[in-house]
Amino acid sequence: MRKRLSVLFVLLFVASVLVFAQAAPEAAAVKPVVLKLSEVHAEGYPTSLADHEFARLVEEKTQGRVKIEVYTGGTLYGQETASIEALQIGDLAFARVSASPVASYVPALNAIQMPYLYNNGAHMWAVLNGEVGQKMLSDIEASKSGLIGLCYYDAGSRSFYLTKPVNRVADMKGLKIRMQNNQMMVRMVELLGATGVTGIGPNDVYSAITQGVIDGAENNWPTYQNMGDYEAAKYYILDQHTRVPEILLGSVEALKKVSKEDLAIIKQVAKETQEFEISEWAKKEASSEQIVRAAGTTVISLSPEAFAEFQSKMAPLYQEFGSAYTDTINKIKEIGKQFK
Ligand code: BDP
Repeated sequence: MRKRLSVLFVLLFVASVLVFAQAAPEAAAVKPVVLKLSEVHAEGYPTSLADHEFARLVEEKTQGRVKIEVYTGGTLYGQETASIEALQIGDLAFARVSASPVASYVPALNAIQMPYLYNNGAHMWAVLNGEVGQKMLSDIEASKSGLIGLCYYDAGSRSFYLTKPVNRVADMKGLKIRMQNNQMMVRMVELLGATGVTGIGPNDVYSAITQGVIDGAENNWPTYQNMGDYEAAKYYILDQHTRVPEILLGSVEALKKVSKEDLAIIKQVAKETQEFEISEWAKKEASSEQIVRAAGTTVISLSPEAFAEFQSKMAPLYQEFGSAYTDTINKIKEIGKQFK
């Protein structure tokens, strides 16, 4: 009898603990959901600063329910394609990446990064923050890629940097150029007579150049400077072939861990960090250009004829990669009329 009673007490005790735990929302709220964000750039780079700002605001606005740990310098994933795949399976919650590798998973994204598409940065921002860009961002989630497009950040324009001078398309012949993991970008250099080399993470470009694996790469002033690549490839060919925005991506799978309300806060907060990144970007772009020029880099501005030649070589690429998105591309060109 006594034994039975004590078993009963134990059961009652366990039951009350269970009931109490379920009925105590404060206790659940104390333990935050901890999520990781992967970034290839070093601390202090404009996108890294924006990642931290995003993390700070998410923690503040969810009142500590969601905490984001930012891993910079490619320490978590050195290749952006690896981080995108980790997002798809839910091993990672966020990645700040370039739109270029994302197009391998959501091909429509190529439409906003075709070569020589924008007249200037203002044109690109009018597109990205307008109907075309915002639809493209929400299409990332709708595409069932397992990815959520949270916001765009600035990455200026990309130009070639090489160990040899290039003044005309003919000078590109035979050069091995590191490209991002995107078939359209590889095709772009093929059409210029060069060979695109993929699979090299941005943090490994410098050593690939010094070891002679490649003759150079292409990027904006800040990456060229910040990664130290300007010390290995001393010619910067200012052709500004693409404007590829950065994207902050979320993982559909990993974000199942947060409530609907907190997911809405995350989406809202990401958009709010865009302006912050753009202003950090403007400062960094100017200072990087200054550092690179002061170091004695030869900056080559193409003659109008040479520039027109580079541009005209892209006609097949628009056929091969753009024909499925003619409407979008035409809309982008139409918007460009206001930004001559
Ligand atoms: C930089 C982007 C970074 C890319 C890198 C690249 O900020 O996200 O990974 O280019 O070329 O401009 O891979």
